Amino acid sequence: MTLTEEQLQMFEENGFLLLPEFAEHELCNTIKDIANAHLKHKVPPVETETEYVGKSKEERKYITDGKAHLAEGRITVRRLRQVYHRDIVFRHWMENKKIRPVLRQVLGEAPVITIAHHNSIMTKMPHTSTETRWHQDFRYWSFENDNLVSVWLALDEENSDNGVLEFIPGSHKMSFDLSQFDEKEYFSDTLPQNREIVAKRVSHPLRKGDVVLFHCKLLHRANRNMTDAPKISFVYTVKGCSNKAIEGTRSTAYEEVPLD
Ligand SMILES: O=C(O)CCC(=O)C(=O)O
Repeated sequence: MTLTEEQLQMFEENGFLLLPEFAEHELCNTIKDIANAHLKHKVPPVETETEYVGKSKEERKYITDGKAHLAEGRITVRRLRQVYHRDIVFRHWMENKKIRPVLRQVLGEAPVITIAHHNSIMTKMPHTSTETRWHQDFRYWSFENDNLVSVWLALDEENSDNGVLEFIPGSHKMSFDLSQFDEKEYFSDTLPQNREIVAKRVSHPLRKGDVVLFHCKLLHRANRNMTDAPKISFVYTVKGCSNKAIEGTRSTAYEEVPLD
């Protein structure tokens, strides 16, 4: 599959692109079944709801594995981490051949999976999950440049009730001042100078099998899950092959997988 000129232009202008009905429902169901088994048994490495929300800027940027495995009692898993190594089904999805030409187009060069970052099953559990505030993923990563794109797969319906992603189109190309972010590097939606930017937010309900590509500097957020069913999604990140992770940082902590 390849993108049309118009789709590529939309990605470049908006910083995200929806690829409807990209993955087979059967594959989504299989991924979800395996994910549910790992979630049920809290198979490490996981990130808990508390860790996800409470992390400081330094922890997000520098700490590779959380301490969830040490937690006693009940924890709410927010993210199953390192899914590439968990199951061949997950690995096959991340290495699928259909998306490679698309990733090459949006990156402008051969794609490489970065195992160190988004390589996760993301959950939004009912009742216990929290809102995800406006942020850019790039701020927590350490690469020479910002040529990184995340691939989000909806394994079921995602909408504003259960916490579908919202984006600010074009924000990946905007320059911001540090003062527009709070101490945890969330883009503050109460500051007067940010309000106009946040007002441009858009979201598109997703169906099972839909994929959304989004640029690592795109501002995005999501509601908490206000329904009674968990929302489970798959996300991984690719970078352009010439974009190197900075030595000695968390971004070099795991191997990379070239997709040429
Ligand atoms: O699932 C969510 O609430 C948002 C996830 C997200 O923003 C991220 O993983 O970068």
